[in-house]
Amino acid sequence: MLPPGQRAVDGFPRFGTHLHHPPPPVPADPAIVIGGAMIEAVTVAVSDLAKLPCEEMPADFHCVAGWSATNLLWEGVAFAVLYRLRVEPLLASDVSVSHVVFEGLDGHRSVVLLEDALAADVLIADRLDGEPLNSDHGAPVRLVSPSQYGFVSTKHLCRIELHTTRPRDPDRWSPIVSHRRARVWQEERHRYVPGRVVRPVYRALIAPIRALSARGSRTKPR
Ligand SMILES: Nc1nc2c(c(=O)[nH]1)N[C@H]1C(S)=C(S)[C@@H](COP(=O)(O)O)O[C@H]1N2
Ligand SMILES: [Mo]
Repeated sequence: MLPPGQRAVDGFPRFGTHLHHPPPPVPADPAIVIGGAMIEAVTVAVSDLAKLPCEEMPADFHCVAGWSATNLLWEGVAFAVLYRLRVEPLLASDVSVSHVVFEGLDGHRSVVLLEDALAADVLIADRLDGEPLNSDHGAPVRLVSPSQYGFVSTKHLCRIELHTTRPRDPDRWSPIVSHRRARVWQEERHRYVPGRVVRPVYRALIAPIRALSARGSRTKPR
């Protein structure tokens, strides 16, 4: 069963907000910098992530525009595991983290409540369907939060920022600004416009966006 207002598509299109921009090149020694409300920033090499306990997670992936890619298999480290092992020990005792910002090499940012980021199904994934993550889908590593709309799942993850209050919104107001929780089963697409209202608009846009974003996108055999 799919969340309300979602429709299954074939395969897994490359479907970010980047449209026709090519994916950012992967640095020679990729790393994730973890910083913000901490004593001192730490750098976790992507190659070190694999030394933490990994897990497999079958999941569907839901874009806010209404398409869903089904039956994906992600592999990676639970964000909660990284947080407990590598972040919490560094926090001063009087610091209470409320939000986490995930930033990609292309500048994409997602703001997530700590509570949502620590959910059991939130992974920092380095593999998809048994293969290393390709550049279309977020090489070298990406966030995957399948219970939230796709924009939360920052690809090409290079920075994790901890905050003790909600980070400021972008300056320009938009009626379709992202919902703060973005939970798919609650249809929390946008902050001010109800999900059902935007469904038909998005439905009309899926084909053109898919065509624009298509660079190298593979069709998943099923
Ligand atoms: N770095 C980065 N991550 C991103 C995006 C992006 O443009 N850049 N787009 C988001 C959106 S809107 C969606 S729906 C998903 C799409 O994931 P896919 O390209 O693997 O299909 O990535 C999300 N993560
Ligand atoms: Mo999206």
